[in-house]
Amino acid sequence: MMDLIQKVKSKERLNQQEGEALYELDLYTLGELADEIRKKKYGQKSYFNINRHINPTNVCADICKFCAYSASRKNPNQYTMSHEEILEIVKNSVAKGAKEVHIVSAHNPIAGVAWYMDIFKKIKNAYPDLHVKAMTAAEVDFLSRHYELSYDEVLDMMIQSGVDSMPGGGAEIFDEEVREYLCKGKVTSDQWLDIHQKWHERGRQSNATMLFGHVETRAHRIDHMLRLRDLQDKTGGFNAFIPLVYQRDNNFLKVTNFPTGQEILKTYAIARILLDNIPHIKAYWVTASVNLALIAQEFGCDDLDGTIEKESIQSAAGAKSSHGLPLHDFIALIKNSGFIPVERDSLYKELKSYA
Ligand code: V47
Repeated sequence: MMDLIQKVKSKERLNQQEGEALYELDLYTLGELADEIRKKKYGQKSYFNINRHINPTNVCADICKFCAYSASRKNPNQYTMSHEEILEIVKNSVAKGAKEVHIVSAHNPIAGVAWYMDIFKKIKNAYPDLHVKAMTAAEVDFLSRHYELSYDEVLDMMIQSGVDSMPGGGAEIFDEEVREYLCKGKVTSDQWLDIHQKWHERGRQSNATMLFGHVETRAHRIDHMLRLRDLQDKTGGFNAFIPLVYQRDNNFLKVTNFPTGQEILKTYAIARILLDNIPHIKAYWVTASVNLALIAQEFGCDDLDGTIEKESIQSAAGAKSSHGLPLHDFIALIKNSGFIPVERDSLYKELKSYA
C-alpha cells in the first residue's frame, strides 16, 4: 500500500489493478491524496454555473432498467413539449440569469429530427450568448439509428443548429455485460466513446458521466474511468467527469446493496486520482445529495454543477432536485463549507468569485 500511495504522490499513472487497490485505502488517506491534487489545481475554489435543465420529452424508444423518467407503466404520463413551450422556459430562465441551458430528451420515435434540431436554432436566434449544452451520445445514436443518418451527419446538424457542447449522459457503465443487463439496445460503450471522439475532433467539448451504485462492481467503475482516460489522451475534449449516484425509486432495476457515503466519497476521490487528464470532477448535488456534495469538495471534487432550476430525470427516481437550488443558497452553502464559490461559464471560464 505504501508503494501505491507513493505512486499517487509522485503522479505516476495507475492501471486497472492499482485503481481497484485504491478502494482498499482508508477513506481519510484516499481523501488526503485526492485533496492534495485538487488543491494544487484549484485551491479552495469550487465552481458552479447558473443553468437550467430542460427535458423536452419523456417518450422513449429505449428501455433502461434504471430510468424512472421515461414514459412507461411506472410513469404513464407522456409528454412532448412544443418549441413554443421550450422557448417560454428559456425566456424565463434567461430573465433569471441563466447562462446555460442543458437540454436532454428521451429517444422519441415520433417527434422527428427537425423537432430535435430546430429548437436549438430557435434558442440561438433569440439568445446568441446563451450556451446550449445538449444531446447526449445516446440521443445522437438514437437519431442515427432511427433516421438512418451517420454519426457525422447528426453531429454536423447539431453544430449547424447551434449546439455548443455535449453533456455527459448515456455513458452509464461501459462494461459490456453490465450494460447489456441495464440498457440493452441503447448506444454501446464503443459507440458512446466514438461519438464523443468525433465531437472532440470537431473542436468541441463535452462531459462524461458514470452511473454507479447499482449492480456494478468497483472493478467496473475503474474500467469505466480508464476507458475515458484513454480517449482523453487522444482528444483532450472532456471538461468534466461526473459520477452519478444511482437513485432507486420508480424503476425496474432491483438493487439491494446501495453504496454508503464512504463508498461514494471514495469513488469521487479515485476519479480525481485516476483521471489525471480530465480537469474537473463534478459532485452533482442532485444525485449525491447537497450535504455529501459539499463534503465531496474535500475528496477531489471542484465543481458542483449549478442551480438547475428544474430537474426531471433523477427527481423521477427519488432525488430531491425537482426545483433546483436558489443562487443565494447555492453560494451560501459553498461558502459555509469553507470553499470559495466561483461562478463559471459552461467551458469553465471564471465569471465571478464570491470570496
Ligand atoms: O445518462 C437516469 C442518469 C443521466 C437515473 O454533462 C440516473 O454536465 C441516477 O447525464 N439515478 C442524464 N441517475 C443526466 C446527465 C447529466 C447530469 C448533470 C450534468 C451533466 C453534464 C450530465 O441521468 C443519464 C443516466 O445515467 N440517470 N436514471 C437514476 N435512477
